[in-house]
Amino acid sequence: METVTQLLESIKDVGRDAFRGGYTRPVYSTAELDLRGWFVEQAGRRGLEVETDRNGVIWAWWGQPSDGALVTGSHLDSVPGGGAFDGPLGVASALAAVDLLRARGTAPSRPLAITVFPEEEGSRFGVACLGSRLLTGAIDTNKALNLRDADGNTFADVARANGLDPRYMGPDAEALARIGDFVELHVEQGIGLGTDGPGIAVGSSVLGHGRWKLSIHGQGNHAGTTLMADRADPMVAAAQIIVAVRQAAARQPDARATVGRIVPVPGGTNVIPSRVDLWLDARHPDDRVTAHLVEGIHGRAQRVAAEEGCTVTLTEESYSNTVHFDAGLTGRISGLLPHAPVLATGAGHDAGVLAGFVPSAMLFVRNPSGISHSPEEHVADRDADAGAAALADVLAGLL
Ligand code: HGY
Ligand code: MN
Ligand code: MN
Repeated sequence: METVTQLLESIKDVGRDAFRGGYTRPVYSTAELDLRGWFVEQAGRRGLEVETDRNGVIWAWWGQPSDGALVTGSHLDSVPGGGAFDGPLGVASALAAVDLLRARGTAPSRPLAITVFPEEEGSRFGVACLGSRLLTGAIDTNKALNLRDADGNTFADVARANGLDPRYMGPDAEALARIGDFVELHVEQGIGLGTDGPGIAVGSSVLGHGRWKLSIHGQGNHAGTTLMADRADPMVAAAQIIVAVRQAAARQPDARATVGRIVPVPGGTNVIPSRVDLWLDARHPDDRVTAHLVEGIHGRAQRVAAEEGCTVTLTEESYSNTVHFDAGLTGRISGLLPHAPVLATGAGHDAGVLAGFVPSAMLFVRNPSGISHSPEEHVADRDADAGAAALADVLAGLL
């Protein structure tokens, strides 16, 4: 019986990013496909019946696939330069929990499935939790299929190249009916669990969060022949907008706003860009506050752009409302884990999308620094083992 640490050890070299550090495992990249292969092999070793549904979600079944099953799982794709645990910890812990349940002689009263959702991070096609949104119908199918990656590939083409048929992708009521309860274990992406005391928490809510693309249009020109007074430089406008984003969020209690990605076009050292694209990630417990915050940022961006002789467009790419997990399911889980505190999370998850359709809940495993979306993300072996044991206790109590 392998521990979670041993399971993660077996994929520790998949998708390593020498430039950024950590892991870069975009959906349907070689790295993520290798991880999918690893999962299918691990599931097969446990005699789980594996199938991939028409949206690319992998299901590994203990028992006959049927409605109302108990489902646990997470994702294997990562952010650029991500840590080893965000996603894979939930998948590895589910495999280890099946081993523990079998070692305890648990006889499930209903089928149990482990799921792997594609594109949870939205790092390749821009929309977070794309797989669970497609399955539930939380995204317009055509919008999803026409999403493009940085190389211009549509999601439809990439899905087709990986064995899916875009004509059949989209809301899957049959698959959704199979989920009686969904529980996702995930590395904690904050310091809510501190460095000692219980290493496992039960999730209460997911912070509402969205992504917007701002495109700032100026006049591309030569860096040497264009006098400063004659410029309409979108990079200068972008710099001021990024500072304005931080100022706006700092003024709003509980708000978070980030610009982590900026792309100058064409992007030459001796070239004044003609356009600069930047992406805003904004979050707040109250969705109205988020909307107001973004509206304020947009207004400020327009004024700044105009002062620089530029224009700016803002496009919403993805939005998830604040979600509170199912009180009944969360209450049952807290009863099964009486020492586990209840924690909100500022990170989005597939469980947050599913919560709008089926009873969903989360477990968090201590990450001592709280750092995530970074190579520094970490879970100690004993906490990883405690997480698998807690998941096994929860699954046993819900089966
Ligand atoms: O962005 C998030 O909160 C999650 O990690 N996808
Ligand atoms: Mn993440
Ligand atoms: Mn995650």
